Order: sequence, then structure tokens, then C-alpha cells
Amino acid sequence: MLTLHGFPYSNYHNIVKHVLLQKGIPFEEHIVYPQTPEMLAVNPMGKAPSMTTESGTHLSESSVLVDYLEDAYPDKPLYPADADARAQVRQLMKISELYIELPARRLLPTLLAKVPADDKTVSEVRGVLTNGINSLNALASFSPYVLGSELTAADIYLRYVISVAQQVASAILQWDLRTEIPGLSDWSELMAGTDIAKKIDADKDANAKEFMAYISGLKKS
Ligand SMILES: N[C@@H](CCC(=O)N[C@@H](CS)C(=O)NCC(=O)O)C(=O)O
Repeated sequence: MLTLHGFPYSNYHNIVKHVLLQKGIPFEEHIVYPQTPEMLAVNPMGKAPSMTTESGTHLSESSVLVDYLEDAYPDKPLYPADADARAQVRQLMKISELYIELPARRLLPTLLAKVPADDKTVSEVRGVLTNGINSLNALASFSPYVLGSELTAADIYLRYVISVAQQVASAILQWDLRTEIPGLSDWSELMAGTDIAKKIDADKDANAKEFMAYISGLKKS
């Protein structure tokens, strides 16, 4: 059986978990934290998530895992058949990772561990995030899914990458992304209302205490 390595508080872990559940692929969830010997054994970057396929191959990088699952388990497709439309799904995933999640992630230590943020970092994050939001607004239709009438991998990817950006933006940048991104509010509700999303969110909440203990262990070491 497939094994997903990581932890339920991780947004990147939850992208892959959501895809596995959406496609109905049986898997085992192996709870393991970043940069531990166990995680480094399955992902050379030591980051969550990683996945061990049914043939025993270890793979990492959430977008690679999503692509792998689509290739290896083509039932219940999460990408359109048309090559251009498939590339548009990947484009939205890439833009939301590079220009929305990653800049916001730079301020996660401030959000989670109260590490003070310097003005230069805050200004750089705001600048990249502005470009990311403008690009998302140019590409997304939210009608009702991010790229049209069908749920795609882009919806699942965006749900978890935007969550970090929303938390960082509202807590540190005094910025409400729901007002910056027309359609985001209704789409977020639609995405949150499924049984799969509810399970993932409940698992995340249940993991919060253990994850915070892991974070405070890092601060001490
Ligand atoms: N590009 C990676 C990012 C994964 C990532 O940053 N995971 C976080 C958890 S949400 C992590 O492991 N952080 C700890 C670290 O970077 O050492 C992916 O798409 O899987």
C-alpha cells in the first residue's frame, strides 16, 4: 500500500492527502516530522510530505506527488484531458506555490513562534504576494471552481497553499485576502464543505498540540 509520510498540521502534506482521498486511493499515513532521521530516509530535503509508492519508490515535492498520483491512478481524474487545460492547472498550482505560499512562509516563524519580523522581509513578502495575488486574479474564474466548472488539482492545491498566506496576511500584514481576491470567500466555503476537507481539517486540529510541541523542541535545541 502507498504510504504518505508527514504530519496533518502541514499544508503541503494535506494537499497530497486530499488528492489520495479524492481519488479513493488506499494509503497509510505515517506521522513523521521534518528533518528527523525517519523523514530524511524518505526525502533528501527532510521536508513533509514524502510518499512511498506501492513499488517502494520514495518521492517528494507535493506537486510531483499530485502528478504521480494522476499518472499512476488515472481513475477519477483531477486534470483535464486537453493539454492546454492541463497546463493551466499546473500553471495555477505553480504560481500559487511560488508567489503566494512561499513568500508568506517566510513569515511563518513570526506567526508560529513569535520570532520578530524585520521591515525588509515584511516589505519583500508584501511585494511578491501582491504579484501572486494579481496573477491569481488574472487566472482564476471561481465558477464555481478555480478554473471553471470542474474540480481539479488546482483547487486542492490552492486550498492548502492559500491557507498559510491568509493567516500570515491577516496576522502580520493586516491584509484580508478575501477582499483582495474576488470569489475566494465563496470558493473557500465550497471547498471546506466536503467530507474530505472536514476530515483533513479535523485531523489538522487534532495534530496541533503535538506539532506545537515539535516546534518548541526546535526552539530549545
Ligand atoms: N516544496 C515542498 C515544500 C514542503 C514544505 O515546506 N513542508 C514543510 C511542512 S508544511 C516542512 O517540511 N518544513 C520544514 C523544513 O523545511 O525543514 C513541497 O511542495 O512538498
